[in-house]
Amino acid sequence: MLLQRVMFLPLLSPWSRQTTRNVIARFPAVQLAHFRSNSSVANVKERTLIAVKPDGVQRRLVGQIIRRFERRGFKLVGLKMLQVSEELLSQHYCQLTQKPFYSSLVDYMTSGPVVAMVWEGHNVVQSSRVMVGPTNPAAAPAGTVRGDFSLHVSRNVVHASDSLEGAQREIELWFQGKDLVKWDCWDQTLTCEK
Ligand code: DAT
Ligand code: MG
Repeated sequence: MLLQRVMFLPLLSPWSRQTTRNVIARFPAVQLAHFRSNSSVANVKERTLIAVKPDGVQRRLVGQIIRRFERRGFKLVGLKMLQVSEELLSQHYCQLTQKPFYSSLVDYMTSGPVVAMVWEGHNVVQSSRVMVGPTNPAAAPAGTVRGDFSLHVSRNVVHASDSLEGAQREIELWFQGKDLVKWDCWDQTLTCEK
């Protein structure tokens, strides 16, 4: 009934700013809040960097990987496809530059585009490491991204930050603040207490 009245309002009177205000007033505030972007979310929750590596992009796994994070209940707040530079990689993998596999890691990571994402939610750093699985796919259980989609450590499909500090550092490296979107997800209170 309320919805009917709201829908027919524009037919009864010329649309005006006042009419808009009337319509908004008739909607329960909670419904509107669900669709508002850039609103003041009380506390920005934990965030992590997930990146689909060139093998994952080439194998068209981007959608399936995004789906797993959405299905779990995490919120996507940043997304971009890019050709990664050696400079970015040397900062991203600063702890690995002396490893014997580093140059082949750089060749692999620069062999094609990467899809980088920032996901937000309760305990997202640790939970996403579990979802992604161990570094070496040979040790990754079925049900994890690496366990389901990869065989060898040199082609393990996806990156996930391994700590809160690492996540913050990597997000700042890969994204500018303006590219991350604060938004309210309507089912937030169904997947988490706060
Ligand atoms: P993770 O990606 O699980 O955080 P990491 O940070 O130790 O693992 O290593 C980064 C990447 O480097 C990893 O995803 C794949 C590659 N890598 C690690 N160990 C390797 C090895 N022994 N041989 C070849 N590549 C390796
Ligand atoms: Mg790592």
